[in-house]
Order: sequence, then structure tokens, then C-alpha cells
Amino acid sequence: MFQSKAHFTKAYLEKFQSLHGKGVEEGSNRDRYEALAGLVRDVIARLWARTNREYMERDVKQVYYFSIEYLQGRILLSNLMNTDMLQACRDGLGDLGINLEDLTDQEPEAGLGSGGLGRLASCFMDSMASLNIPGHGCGIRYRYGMFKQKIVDGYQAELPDPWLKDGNVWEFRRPDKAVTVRFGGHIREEDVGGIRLFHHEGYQPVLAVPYDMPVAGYHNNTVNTLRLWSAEVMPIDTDEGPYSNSDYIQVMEYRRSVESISEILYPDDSRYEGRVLRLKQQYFMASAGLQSIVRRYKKRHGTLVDFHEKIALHINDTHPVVLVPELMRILIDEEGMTWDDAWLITTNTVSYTNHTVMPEAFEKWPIDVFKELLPRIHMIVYEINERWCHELWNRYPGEWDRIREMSIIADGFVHMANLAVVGSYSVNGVAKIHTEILKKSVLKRFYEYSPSKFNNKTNGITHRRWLMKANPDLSSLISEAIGKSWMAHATDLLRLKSCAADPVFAEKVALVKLTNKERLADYIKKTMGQTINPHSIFDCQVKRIHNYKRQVLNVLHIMDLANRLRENPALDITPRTFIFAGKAAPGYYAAKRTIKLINTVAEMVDADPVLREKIKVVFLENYRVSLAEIIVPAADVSEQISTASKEASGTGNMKFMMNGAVTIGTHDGANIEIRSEVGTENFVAFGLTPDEVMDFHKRGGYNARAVYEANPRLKLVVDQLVSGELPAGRDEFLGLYDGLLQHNDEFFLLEDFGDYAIAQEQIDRLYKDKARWRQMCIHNIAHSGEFSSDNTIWEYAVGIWQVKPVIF
Ligand code: 26Q
Repeated sequence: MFQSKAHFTKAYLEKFQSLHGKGVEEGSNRDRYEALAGLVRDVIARLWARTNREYMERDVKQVYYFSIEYLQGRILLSNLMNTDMLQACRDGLGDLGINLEDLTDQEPEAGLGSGGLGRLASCFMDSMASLNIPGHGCGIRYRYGMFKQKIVDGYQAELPDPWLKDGNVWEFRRPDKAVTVRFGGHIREEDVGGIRLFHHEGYQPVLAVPYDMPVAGYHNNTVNTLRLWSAEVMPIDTDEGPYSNSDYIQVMEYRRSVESISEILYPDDSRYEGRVLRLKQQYFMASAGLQSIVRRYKKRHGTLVDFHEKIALHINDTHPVVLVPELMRILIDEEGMTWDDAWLITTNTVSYTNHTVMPEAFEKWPIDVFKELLPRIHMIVYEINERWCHELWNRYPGEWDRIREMSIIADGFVHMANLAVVGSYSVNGVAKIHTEILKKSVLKRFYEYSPSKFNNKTNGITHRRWLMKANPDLSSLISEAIGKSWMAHATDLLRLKSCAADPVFAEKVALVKLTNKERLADYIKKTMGQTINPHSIFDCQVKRIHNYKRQVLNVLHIMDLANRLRENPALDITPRTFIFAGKAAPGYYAAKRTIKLINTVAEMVDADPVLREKIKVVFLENYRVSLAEIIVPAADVSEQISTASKEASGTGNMKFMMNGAVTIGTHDGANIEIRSEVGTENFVAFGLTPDEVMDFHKRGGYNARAVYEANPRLKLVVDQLVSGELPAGRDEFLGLYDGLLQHNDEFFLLEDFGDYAIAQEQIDRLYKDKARWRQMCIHNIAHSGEFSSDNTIWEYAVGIWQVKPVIF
């Protein structure tokens, strides 16, 4: 390792020379980045090999986290930090006249995810490694990550993200570890001596090739593996694949169909779209991942009878749930086990996290699609369902409705969440309220059947990326005040509470905030040519654009503020910059219209001399991890305003809190826990409770138009959407207007508007009291350690996976 500067510089210059065949002074920043990343990778590779050896020799239980998305972001700086080489590297490069950040900016970003679920998986990878937990990730190596967002005339346009085009320093292709995944074809059954055999014939074989990426823990020598699978055609010299008896066209069609599997990440979140390719991706990942785990396990143990004692398989939402029938297939067809033995092993190995309660996000696949693509898996799911319904019938004779609700196959569809619950030993939600809603409504019947399966694991975020990496100045300040122990034990941040009343410390925290705001202002200047005032309140709503997240509520309030300012230009408010960022699913028209609305209101404000004195609205293009790392440290106010009961947890809320922003938020997801942790006086809450929302849903009773008629301020802004006074086409927002009034405002924007406006006034008042505001910030930082994903992962390890740290 290179903890000393001299040592680092020597190794870096050597690496550069051997990689590029020239001296560092002749290289581009990209060349320099590659040499640096290559050097760090070499160090990590040695620790990696050692970690794997330790796991193997000690024969410890290992956990595999299956996720269709990972939002890793850039990793060079994290890897430097985690391997304790950051200082030596920064200084050594400095001596060479090179600025480290110029190199880290060269790293293409691994954006293999669309939002919270993918970023959670990446935070979990970091925490597992940092806690010495033998835990690995399994996913897909998409050739194109999350689309790049451009704003054209106020609208979102999507461009491809070919993140691999210049190579990826961090991945190791492992062709020797490739496996075959089979699609389509048919099953021929045969009885041999009373044993039924299943032969899969006429299938399309796909070669799954793993690319391994190291995941380095923080200062602990542990390096785990994120294994991403790439789909390739079978080698020409195998007897599988359409080579013999096929013509050129058939071979090329085969090639195209195979390569499409790991071609693109689907950019939809929280909305299910029944595209067959998506199911193909899911089985591809589940089967490849499982085959490689099984192969290694058998090599070490010879048999799979104790599989569940040494392996835990976790599924991040239902997307990888075909893992359940796939494990059954391997145990029965390939290992010759009985159904009952196989089922016992499977259901003691798999655990499942649910991330949503919204019906449109629940996955279901038409049974005939499922059968055609995965004929053997279909047979197994069919049998799982038969046995399950039989069990239900014994327990609830005659209760048809209940049984239909709980069955895996119903109404011509395979219901993936039901399969996940039946096939796993643990089901968890991602925040307390979310788990309660699962138990009392969405999965109520399953909870009644097996209450002990259900548990809560509130989400978390890695404080190493979201505080240490994203906000180095604040981190130094914290360490000066309370020492460095919080870096390994985030809950030690609580010690900051004693500094909250110290005006000198508070002043320093405020100064760091200002510096971070200036950095964001510079970014905005550079990328958009717009000027924002770093002394205004930075009020941020950055997340996927979705109706339930209610960006439109935020906009309605801005329009209301504008009306009040027009009426009274002397209105005494602190200038505010409303910062938005986020992507809309390409097929989600309402979300795309929300982006247009934000940009339209931004334009309206800019055009008015009275308004632009006091407010500014900006929509930042192409939200992604590296942009979040600039926005979050600069925020004063964190907007977490989803309709109560709809946001399973939220994790952006935690990132902002950790960086000293004050939350304005609804009683939803993890907001509720953040508020009770930080204290109600340090959180600005508003709006309906989850119970109130659910009661409205159940009993009706909500009348959007009545609310609109009763509140003149609200009526005015809603009317302005269609009055023609916004700088956009007159009909542009007609659909939105109708959604609010004709279709009775499904997400209760109008109902919550009044309370939200009051909460915003409260924010303004609190901010005016500088000392008070600073105290609130410090309290937020101090309590944020509770939401480190280290705590979350520890709870998964103890409460679900039963895996132990391996220290060496
Ligand atoms: C599924 C099938 C077909 C196409 C797309 C999908 C799909 C893909 C991604 C469905 C959902 C997602 C992502 C969901 C997501 O990000 N959910 C968020 O998960 C976070 C981590 O638990 C929570 O904090 C958020 O509340 C939740 O919205």
C-alpha cells in the first residue's frame, strides 16, 4: 500500500509508464486517470485474493445480494479513501502538478440503476465490505446504463449512456467462470426406474460471462465482489447454439437476440411494464448467479444438502424472484433431490425485501409468456402453486377469495410478490410505516398466515460516500470537534449534539455550507449559464419524477409565493432558490409534463423583475450519483413531500439530513423515523397521515373540487395552469389540471396544499433566526448516524442472514 507520498509517486510514475509507454507529462487527464485507477486496482486486487482465500478456508456462511440495479457512481475516490491512500495520493499528484479531482472527474459513472432501489444496493455493498461481512452482489452488466437526460425546450430528451465505450478499469472479465442459461424450447419427460427425469430440449442457449468488480471495505482489508453478468453467444465450437444446420441469417438473429439481454437497463421505476425482455433479464441474472454459486459450493462441499447453512440469497424486490424455482430446478433436476428436500433448502435460503406498496409496481407476468420463455421454471412454479393452494385450502377451507388473493398463479398471471413471499423465509419492508402497511394491507393475508416471516429493516445510506466523500470539509470539521471514530461508527456522530449550542462551531458549519453552496452555484453557472445566489435558501427536491413524489405540489407552492410577491413586492421573505433534478421514465407522460412545468415556472420567474429579486427556480439536467454528491452538501432545505403511505422509505431524505439540511416532509416512509430521531422541533412536518390517506382511499370522501373552491389562493394557482399566463402552450397543462379536478387528485396535492404553504412559511421564519437554524442543522447531522447503512446491514446480518463478520 502507498500510505507514504514518496512510495506512491514512484509507483504511480511506473504504472503510468508501463500502461501508456510515455511519461506522465505527455499524458491526458484520461491517461492519468487510467494509470491511477490501475494502480489502486492492483492494490485492491491483492486484498481481494486474500479475502477470498480467507472466506474459502474458514468456510464461512456467505450472503449473495441479487439486484437488477446497482447505482455505484464513481468509485476511484471511494477506493482511495477506503484503502487509506487518499492523502498520499493527493499529495503525490500535487507534487507532479496534478489535481486529483481532475482525474476522478474522468471516471465514467456506473449508472446501472434508476433510483433508490439501485442506490440502496450500492450502499449495502459498501457497508457489507466495511463491516467485514462476506457479502457479494449479483447483477447485470448493462452495456447502456441509465439514459442521459437533456432538457430541450423545457422537455426531457433521452440519450444513450455508453458508459463502457472507453473500457472499465474496475472490472475483471472471468470467461472461465461462464455458465449457460437456457431459454425457450420444450421439456421432454421420461421415467427411469420410477424416477421422473426432465430433459430440456430445443432451447436457446445463452453464455453468461461474469465481470467481477471489487468492493473494498473501509480500512479493513476486506474486498468483496460485485459480479455483473454479460450475455454472449455460445462459442462456435460447442455443439450448443444454432450453428450446425443453421444459415447465416439464423446465426445472426441468434446473436442479436442474445446480445440484447444485457444491452440496456430499463429506466422505469415503481411502474411495472410487461416487456418480455425484462423477464429474460431477470432469469438470466438469477440463473447465472445461482449456477455460479452452486458450482463453487459443490466444489468445496461435494453436495448441496447443507446449502442453506452456508449460503443466504437475498432478493432486492421481486425482480430476481425466479431464483426460487431456479434453485428448485437445480436441486431436483440436477441433484436428484426430492421435492420436499429441495423445498426445505430453498425456503431456508431465500429472503426478500419489498420496496413498494403501489399496485402498479407489483410485477405479474402472463402465464403463457412465462411458459414459453421458461418452460421448466413454469412447471416448477405451477407445482409450487398447486402445493401452496392445497395448504391454503386445508387451513382456510372454502375461503375462495382469500385463496385467490394468496395464490401465485391467478387470473392468467404469475404474481411475483406472492412467489417471493411463499418461497422465502423472511419478508421485510424498508421503513417501519412501510412494513406496517405491508402487514395490514398489501400482504395482510400472508402476514396472517405466517406473521413471524415479516420484519422491518429501515433503509440506510453509506456515510462514507454521502458525508466523507461528498462533504470533506464538513467531515474535517466534525472530526476536529468529536474525533474520528464516527467514520467507522457512524452513531458516534451523536457526540456532535454537545456542540449544537456552541456558536463558534455553528459558525464554522455555516461557513462550510456556504462553500458547498458556492460550489453548486459554480456548477450551475458552468453547465447552464445561470446565476444563483449562494446566500439564498437552497431548497432541493431531487429524485425520480413521479406523481406520488409530488414535485407538482412544490411547484404549486412556488406559484403561490409568486402571486403573493406580485401582490406585495415588499413581502419579507429570505430569497430562495428552488432546485429540482430528476429523471422521468421515458414512457411516463405525466412525469415528463412535470419537468416542463418546472421549467415553465422557472422561465416565468426569470422574466419578472419583482419575482427574480426573491426567488429562482432551476431544473438541473441529468440527475445522477455524481450530481447528487454536489447538490446534497449544498442544501438548506430537503423536500420530502410524497403522499403519505406511498414512499416506501426514501433514502435521499437521509442524505440531506446527514449534510445538515432541514427536512420539510410528510408523515411517510423513513421521514417518520427521521423526525422522531432528530426531534419534532428539528423537522418541519405537514400534511395527511398515512391512515388518513388510506381512509380516504377506502371510504372515498375526498373531494378535490371542494378543497379547491374553499381556498382562494389554491384556486388561483390551479387556474393559472390553464389560464394562458404561463409561458407555455395554453393546453400544455390541461391534463394536469384535469387530473387535479376532474379525476379528483389521486395524490392529495390540493388537500395538503394549505398545510404545506404554512410549513414553508415556518421554514422561512426558522431560517431568519440564524442561531436556531444552525442548531437544527447540527442536530440533523448528529442524529443521521442512525441512518448509516452500516446499522441497516448489521440488522440484516443478524436478523435475517445469520452471517458473521470475518476479521483478518
Ligand atoms: C420492475 C419490473 C419491470 C420494469 C421495472 C421494474 C422496476 C424497476 C425499478 C420497478 C421498481 C424499481 C425501483 C423501485 C425503487 O427504486 N423503489 C424505491 O426503493 C427505495 C429503496 O428501498 C425506497 O427508499 C423508495 O421509497 C422506493 O420508491
